[in-house]
Amino acid sequence: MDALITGITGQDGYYLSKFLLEKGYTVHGLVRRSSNLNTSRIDPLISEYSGTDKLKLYFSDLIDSSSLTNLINNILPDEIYNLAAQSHVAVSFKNPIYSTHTSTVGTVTILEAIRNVEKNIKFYQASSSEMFGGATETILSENSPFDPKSPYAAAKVFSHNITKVYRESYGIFAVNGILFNHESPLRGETFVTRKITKAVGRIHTKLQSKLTLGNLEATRDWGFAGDYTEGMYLMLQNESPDDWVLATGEAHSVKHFAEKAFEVVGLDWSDFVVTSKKYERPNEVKHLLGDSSKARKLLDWTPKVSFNKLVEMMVTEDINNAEKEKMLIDNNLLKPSWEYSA
Ligand code: NDP
Ligand code: GDR
Repeated sequence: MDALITGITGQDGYYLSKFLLEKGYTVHGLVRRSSNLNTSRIDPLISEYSGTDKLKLYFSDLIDSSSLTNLINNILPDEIYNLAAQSHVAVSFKNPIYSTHTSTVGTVTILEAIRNVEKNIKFYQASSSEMFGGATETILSENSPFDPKSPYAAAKVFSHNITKVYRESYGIFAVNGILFNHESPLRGETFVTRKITKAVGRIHTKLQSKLTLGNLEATRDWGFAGDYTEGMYLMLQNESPDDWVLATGEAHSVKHFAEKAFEVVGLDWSDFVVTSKKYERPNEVKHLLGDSSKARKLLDWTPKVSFNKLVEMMVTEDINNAEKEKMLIDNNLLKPSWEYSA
């Protein structure tokens, strides 16, 4: 089996490619060009599979439709996982046009390419719980209405709908995975969970003295990324294409996440966390809590890593990272930076 993954260099790209490679897939990954190498997350896989032809990378970009189409025509994969996006909600308010382009044009391009080839290629679209808007504390399922609150979410709603349109119009095996927040030690450092665990590691190692956050009252349904990427694969193995929610069914506030993360190193979060309007959004998604009973029942999917385990896993990894950073600083190989802006 051949799978093409857009966004292979991101958090989910790592966990999904690792999972598919272990299943014996040949994984083809789309990498966008950047001035610095951006493959650090998948470097361990690149070295593990070097010389095997099982992991192949290609330069392309979701907004370069011709290159994307050529890639699909040449590879003719069995499955395509469309994970690439400018995935930061707050940044999408600052770069709305780029964020919208990336999350919309690429999806239609891929669906058009699939429609025009002879092979029946299965398609996974990375939809998001952000599409629900989270104005009330209700539990959200596949049948809940969308009410996007950011350019990011509005663009994701478009891709969600166009995926459904291609499924219903052309009989393409196209699915939407409506995933609630999922995190890991590989989470981007400007998302709130990783920003907190990185700060805990650095504060514990005396590289940082405080942590500045935005809205502490927002609640999210946080799970482990490795559990969710397995769910993506299961969606494409189901008998028929559909839309699926993946969530833990437990919501915690940002404040509670911080409390738990500082607790891992025996510190009180309130001694270190300060807030700033800088990290608040023009329109906030206040509450997100998901009902994944359909996926649990029909896909036999279940999240394995608990909230406490996830926090502990991320803090432990960030203590290791901080200790490595400290060693470089102590040896004059790196300049100290007391707090990073994210
Ligand atoms: P990341 O931000 O970690 O990864 C995004 C990936 O997209 C990176 O590989 C990035 O490349 C790539 N990318 C960005 N812009 C382009 C572009 N123009 N062309 C090609 N590639 C591009 O996201 P996650 O792994 O966390 O999420 C994966 C997908 O799932 C995203 O679409 C996200 O919106 C969605 N999602 C994520 C959830 C979560 O909680 N993690 C929940 C619900 C949905 P580079 O490495 O060079 O930046
Ligand atoms: P989110 O994730 O917007 O849910 O999108 P993020 O971690 O950025 O924010 C979660 C909540 O925390 C609040 N918050 C802060 N957020 C950030 N980034 N930095 C801060 O300092 C801070 N302080 C408080 C936010 O306001 C928000 O309420 C993620 C992304 O992965 C999307 O791509 C994905 O679709 C959704 O999850 C589901």
